[in-house]
Amino acid sequence: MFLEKAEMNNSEDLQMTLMLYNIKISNHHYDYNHSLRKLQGDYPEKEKNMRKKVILVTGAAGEIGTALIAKLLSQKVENILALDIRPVDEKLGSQVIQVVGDICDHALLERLISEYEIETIYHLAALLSTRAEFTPEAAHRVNVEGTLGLLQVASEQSDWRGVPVLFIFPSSVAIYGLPDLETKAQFQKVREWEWNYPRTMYGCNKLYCELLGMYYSEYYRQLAVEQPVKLDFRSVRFPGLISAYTVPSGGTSDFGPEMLHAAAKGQPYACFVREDTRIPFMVMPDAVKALIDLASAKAEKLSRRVYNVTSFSLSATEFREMVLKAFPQAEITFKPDLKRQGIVDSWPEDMNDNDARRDWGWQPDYDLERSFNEYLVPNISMRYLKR
Ligand code: AKB
Repeated sequence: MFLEKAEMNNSEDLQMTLMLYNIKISNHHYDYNHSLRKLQGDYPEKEKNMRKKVILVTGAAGEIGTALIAKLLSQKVENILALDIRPVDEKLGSQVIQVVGDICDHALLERLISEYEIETIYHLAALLSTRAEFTPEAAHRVNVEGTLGLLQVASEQSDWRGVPVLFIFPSSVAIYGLPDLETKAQFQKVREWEWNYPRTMYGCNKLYCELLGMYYSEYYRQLAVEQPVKLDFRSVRFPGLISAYTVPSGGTSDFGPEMLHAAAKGQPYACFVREDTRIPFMVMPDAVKALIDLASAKAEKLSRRVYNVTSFSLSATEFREMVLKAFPQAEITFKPDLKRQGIVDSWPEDMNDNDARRDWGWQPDYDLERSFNEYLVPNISMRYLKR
């Protein structure tokens, strides 16, 4: 697919190269592609490096995308190709190569790979759990078909370069599904392979994409005569994420960050889950750290492709108490939405992230106290004070 389009996009360049190397062009696509594949090995360095090397970030304007790009830029990482259907934060826009477009647009992806050599993909674009329930088919299109298209691109690129493309994928606590509250109380810290029975379209999408990622890394074209160089898929299952700078939208763990941001703005907040609802959380700097650390880990250290990562577990009441400590005037009440409650009740109280700790040294920088006292409260207060 990629080569057929590459032929259309760059046909003059390719024809010229083929002539230079005295390769006979067949009218049949397969032969032509095959000639091209063979040719790659013979490319002089200059020709090989014609395309600019980039790190592709999809969902670049979203909560995680914005924080990840800011962190990569602070580490002097250059050549970030930022893709989103919306423009990225204006402070970051001038420092990245920005593409506004849909990850499901195959022609766009093909144009990008004709221009850029993608070495790493942080594939963050997704519709979150609540939003996905309102438009399940649209969620499937973005969350699954969008991911499949990128896995195909990354596979072609891996084989083309002879070096695996690193494919980093945020998965979620939403891939777990506990049948009732008794079971939730019994299995408090789930391991990666337990209770993989999601109750939401989003959870199903994430779990299936994890499997697709493993398939493309291990078994893609397993029956072909010549085995391709395959991509390197790695994934972290995040708990609910909380940022001091952005308010999430469309998620079901959003009651935590919404409560906090409303309090900082001096607005009343009615929490959409019961007081006793407990799920795991993590602040955004740790989420970004997890993605970057997993990307940097040596492949031989990794015993799995999908890891739980987490920081602290809080009930909605405890969350409210933490918020009240910082904003004593806050008006926080509970008005459970029974349907969204059902989703959160199926998520575990906590996740066991021992494998991530053992294999690649995962450790959150922010525990509960530090998250509120050193990251969330000071930065959120500053943010709304400035307005
Ligand atoms: C959501 O609520 O959908 C997300 C998630 C838990 O992945 N924040």
